[in-house]
Amino acid sequence: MSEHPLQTMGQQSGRRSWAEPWKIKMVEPLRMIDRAGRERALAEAGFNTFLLKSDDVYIDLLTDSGTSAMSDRQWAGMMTGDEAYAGSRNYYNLEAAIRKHYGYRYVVPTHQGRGAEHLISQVAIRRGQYVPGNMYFTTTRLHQELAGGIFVDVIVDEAHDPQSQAPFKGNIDLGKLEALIEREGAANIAYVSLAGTVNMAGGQPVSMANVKAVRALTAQHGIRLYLDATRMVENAFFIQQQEDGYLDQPIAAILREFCDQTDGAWMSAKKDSLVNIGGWLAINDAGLFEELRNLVVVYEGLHTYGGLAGRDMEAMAIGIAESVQDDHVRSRVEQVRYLGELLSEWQIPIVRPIGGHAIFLDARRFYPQLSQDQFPAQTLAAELYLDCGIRSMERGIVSAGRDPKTGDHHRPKLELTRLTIPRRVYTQAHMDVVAESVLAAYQNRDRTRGLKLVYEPKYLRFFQARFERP
Ligand code: P61
Repeated sequence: MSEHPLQTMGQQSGRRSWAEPWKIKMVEPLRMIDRAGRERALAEAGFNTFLLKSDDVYIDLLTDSGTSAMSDRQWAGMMTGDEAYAGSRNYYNLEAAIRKHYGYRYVVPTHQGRGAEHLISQVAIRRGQYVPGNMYFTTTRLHQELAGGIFVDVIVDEAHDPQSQAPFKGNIDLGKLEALIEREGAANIAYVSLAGTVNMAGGQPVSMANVKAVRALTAQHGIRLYLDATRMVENAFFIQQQEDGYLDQPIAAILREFCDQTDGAWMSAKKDSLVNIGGWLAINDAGLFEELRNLVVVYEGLHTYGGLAGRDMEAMAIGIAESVQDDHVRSRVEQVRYLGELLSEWQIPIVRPIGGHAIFLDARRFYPQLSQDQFPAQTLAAELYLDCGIRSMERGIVSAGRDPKTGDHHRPKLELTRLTIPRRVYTQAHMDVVAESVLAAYQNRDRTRGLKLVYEPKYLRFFQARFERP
C-alpha cells in the first residue's frame, strides 16, 4: 500500500497496474445530447435501446459485437482484399488462421454468427431431436427450433444464480446431460451445443475439466459436441487464470486444447476476432462439410466467401492472430473487471464473478419493487440512457421471448441489464463515467417505475419491441 492518498488503479488493489498493449492512432468524436434530447430520443425509440439512433448515444455499451477497433495491420490487410468471386486468396488466409488457432480441418465462412448457426442447425438436427446446451442464446436457440430441435438447458444450477461465486458457472451439469440421454436415448439427441463463455449467464467460463468430461460422456454415447466459439478466447483466459495447471500456458495453447475436445464450432467473429463483420463454421467431418458446402451457397454465398468480401476475410484472419495474444486478452478482460469491481465496491448488485465481455447489472435486486412483468432490466437500460446517454441492453424476460408451444413468456431467473464493453474502444476514463452513471441510477432506484409492453414482433422480440411508461 502506497503512503500517497491518490492511488493508481493497480495500487488500489495492491499490485502493479496493467495497460493496453496499443496506442491510439485515429479517434472518433463522441457527443452527448442534453437531457431533454435524451427524453425525446428514448420515447421515440419506444424505451428500447436497440431502437435508438447511435448519434443520440454517448457511450455505447449495447454490445461487443462488431464494435471493436481494428488494428493498423487489419486495416492494411483490408487493402489486400482479393475480390474474386471464387477462390479468393483471403479465404485461404482465413482457413489457415482457423486451422492454426482453432484446429478444425474444414472451414465455411458466413456473413456472421447466425449464418453459421442456421447452417449447422439445418444439417445436424432432425425434427423432434433434443439439443442440450449450456444456457440458451437467443439466435442459437431460435435456429435450433426453426430446424425442429428442442433446446434443453443443461448448465449448472449456479449459472442461474447471480450471487453464486462459482468460478466456472458456464459448465455443463453432467448429471442433467446424462439424465436427458437416458430419458430420450442418444439417437434423439442431435448434438450437444456448448458455448464458451456463456453470454446470457454473464460471460461465465467453462472449465477445461468440464469440456473433457462432456467429451468423454458424449463419445461414450456417439453424440457430437459442437462449440459456439464466439468468446472462446476470453474463456481461455479464465482457464489460464483460474484452473489448476494452466497459469504458465499461453492463451493460444489453451484455446487449441479446448477446441480439440469438440467436433466442430461456429463463430461470430464480430466478438473475439476483432472485426466489424464476419463468422464461420468449421468441422472435422468430411461428409458433414460436403453438406454444409452445398447449403452455404444457397443462403450465404459460395463456400470461399460465404457472404463476405475478400477484405473482410483478411481482416478476420489477422484479427484471429491478434486476438490470442496474452497481453491483449488480459487488458480486455481486466478492463471489464475494473468496471465491475468499482460497482461491487459501491454495493451495486451485479452478476458475480465478473465475466469476460460485460458487466451484468442484476435488475431484480436493483428494483425489488418491480415485478418481472414490469420489465426491470428494460427499465434500467432506459434509466441509464436518460442519466447520461449510456446505451446498455436488456437481458431478461424480453430477451427470453416466448415458449413456442404454449406462447407464454419464458421467465428467466436472470433479469439483467448488460453493459457490454467493446474491444480496444473505450478508456478507463469512460469506465469511470459509466460507473458514476450506474451509481446515479441506483441512488434514484426507489423513484423508478416500470414499463408496459405495447408492441411485440414474432421473432427475437427484444430487437424491435416497444414500451411505454404506464
Ligand atoms: C451480442 F441482443 N451476440 O452478444 P451474430 N453466439 C453468441 C453470441 O453472443 C452471438 C451469436 C452467437 C450478440 C449480438 C446479438 O439477442 C441478440 O454474429 C454467444 O450476432 O449473428 C451474438 O452472432 C450470434 C445481440 C445477437 C442480441 C442476438 O450482442
